[in-house]
Amino acid sequence: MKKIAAITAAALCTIACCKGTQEPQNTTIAKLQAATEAGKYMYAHQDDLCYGHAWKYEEGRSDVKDVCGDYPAIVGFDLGGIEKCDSANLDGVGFDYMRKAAESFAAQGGIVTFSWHLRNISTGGDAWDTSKYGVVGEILPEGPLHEEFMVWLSRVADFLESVKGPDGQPIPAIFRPWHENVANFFWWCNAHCPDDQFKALWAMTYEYMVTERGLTNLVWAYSPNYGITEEEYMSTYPGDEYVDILGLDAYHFGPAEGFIAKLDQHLTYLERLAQEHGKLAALTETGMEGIKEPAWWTEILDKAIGSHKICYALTWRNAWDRPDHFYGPWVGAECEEDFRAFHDLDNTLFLKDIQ
Ligand code: BMA
Repeated sequence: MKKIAAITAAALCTIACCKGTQEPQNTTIAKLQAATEAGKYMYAHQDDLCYGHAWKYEEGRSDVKDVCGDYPAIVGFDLGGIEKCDSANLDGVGFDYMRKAAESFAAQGGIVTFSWHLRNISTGGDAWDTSKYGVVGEILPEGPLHEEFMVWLSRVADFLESVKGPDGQPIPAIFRPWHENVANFFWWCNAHCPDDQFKALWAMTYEYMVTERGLTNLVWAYSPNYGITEEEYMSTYPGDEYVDILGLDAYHFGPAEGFIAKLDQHLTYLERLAQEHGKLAALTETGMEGIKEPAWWTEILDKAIGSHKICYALTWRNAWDRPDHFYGPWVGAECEEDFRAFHDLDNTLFLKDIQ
């Protein structure tokens, strides 16, 4: 085990003082900060507790645990569908199952994170429906769909409020809305709305959740996609008062050397920006679909992260119903052995290391 010690309140202040050091979110920020200070990063996996490669809904099961004997330190869930009161999210994970999985994981000392692939309220399409320019403007306070959208947002708040710890309070969670926005594939991307409208959307989301609904348990992650310059990264930055984590979503396509070099370039500015703004930095999504490199974990991902100070790296989901759509390890995968070596590295943290 490679335990990290919880960081002192004084050190935490440099990260969290903008929000006041007493808020419940700070227990999570403290763990993430402690990892950063120790030069280590947490391993995170999307949907890890709900399903895996060729299985679904087996309580306590996790592809990661099957392979290395420990759970990830962080697990991700997606709220897409909650806005319309669906009983399951866009990938078929029931919200009741999700709530129980998140509560049980947090009770064991793990950290949870939520993203939101929500539908397009203006067209009725999905998150990827970019057929109409300016939908963000339509849901801002002056827009025609504002009231309708606030009902959608209230359903997210209701869910996050309902995920509780043993003390009856909502558990701390990393909330990562409006992700991969410096691109063109989601309706909220900068190709489909002016930058100031994106910033207003973020501020509106934050004000509603935190000020109006009192959800002070949330740790806010801003996470543009990669393939962008520092200037582009900051062009839609909502502002220090609304963000705790400077994230980056970066997938591996093409030759390994290219990915390693490109990630190094992005993490260099991300790490510096995080220091300058008093924030944490994280690789909020990464992975290689179908992990075609047997030593991807130790020779590519860990090499690409190098000595950059990030607090976690999250690989995307292992779909139970699409055999080639996986980004994490599973028993029988070619990268299985290498994942165990990745788990054993000094600088990677799993659940047992942060409990
Ligand atoms: C994408 C894919 C989709 C999925 C979406 C939301 O990257 O994994 O199959 O629906 O994420 O989880």
